Amino acid sequence: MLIKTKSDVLSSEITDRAVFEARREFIKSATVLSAGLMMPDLGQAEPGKYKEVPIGPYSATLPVTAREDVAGYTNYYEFSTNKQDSTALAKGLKTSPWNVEISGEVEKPGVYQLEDILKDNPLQERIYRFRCVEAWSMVVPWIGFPLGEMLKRFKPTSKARFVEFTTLFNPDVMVGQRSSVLAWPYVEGLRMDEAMHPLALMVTGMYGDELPNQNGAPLRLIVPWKYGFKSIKAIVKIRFSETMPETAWYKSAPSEYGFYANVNPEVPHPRWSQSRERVLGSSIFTPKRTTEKFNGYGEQVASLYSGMDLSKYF
Ligand SMILES: Nc1nc2c(c(=O)[nH]1)N[C@H]1C(S)=C(S)[C@@H](COP(=O)(O)O)O[C@H]1N2
Ligand SMILES: [Mo]
Repeated sequence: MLIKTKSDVLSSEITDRAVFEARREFIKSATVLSAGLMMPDLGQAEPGKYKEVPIGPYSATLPVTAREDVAGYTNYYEFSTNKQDSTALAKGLKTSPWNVEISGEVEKPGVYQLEDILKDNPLQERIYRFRCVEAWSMVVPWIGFPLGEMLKRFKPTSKARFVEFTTLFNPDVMVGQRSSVLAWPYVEGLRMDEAMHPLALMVTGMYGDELPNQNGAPLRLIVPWKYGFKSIKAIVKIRFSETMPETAWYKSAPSEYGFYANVNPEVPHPRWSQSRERVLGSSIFTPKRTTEKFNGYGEQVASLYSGMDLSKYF
């Protein structure tokens, strides 16, 4: 597959506030510091745990959203429906040790320690655009590895057509689970070919450091061509199945949140347009950005959906 950098697409959205060269070498470079260039505040203690992680494919020099915006405005209904509150509420979540149960149509089912999973899957940094169904977007340097590389190791059988992910259920800590705002536990899923696509990532960190709890530590999914709700946090179960998983959002509002959830400006949410997005961290005077189909990753992923009516399979 031809991998093109996205810098040409993205040059139009570069703002003087958030422009920053993502390569670690550049960040560390004394010349840059002495040139007095403005750097966004990464808001983290040095040295970050994942500072030396190599840059993976698909990443490019992009205007990255400030870390404090990504970490301070999260969607995590297990803690709160308020996007500012989960930062404090999620602090109590214990993310180590962490086990992931693998089950269903797979030759190597079992309960695996996250530590062992990570050992087999070398981490990379990939800077991806992320867009919520509620119409804000951001560009984040995620630290992780292709989901497919991990899934292959468990040897899914030929019957595995879908993969289902489940979030931890622990209402003692996840206080939002005491209310029935969603069908708990949170469940998401992908078709196997989507899951095997190299853009689908298992994520353990961001901005050169561990994932903050509110952003889904210790293990979350990132599917950059889909709306944010597919990117499930705090994963404790992965199940391979013949049938399409019933996802949490689909269960709560089937007419609003389909299984595919591909970013698509042509298909409005029943209650609002999906054609424009607010760039997280931009001022209220900054015009909204025109949303791109598949969030700008069409060249890589459109072929997964050839022949499908995307207004029906939204
Ligand atoms: N377990 C779980 N995963 C979740 C959610 C959630 O409420 N619970 N919210 C989803 C939604 S709607 C979005 S937009 C993204 C937000 O990711 P962020 O908070 O890291 O920006 O997480 C997704 N993953
Ligand atoms: Mo979302």
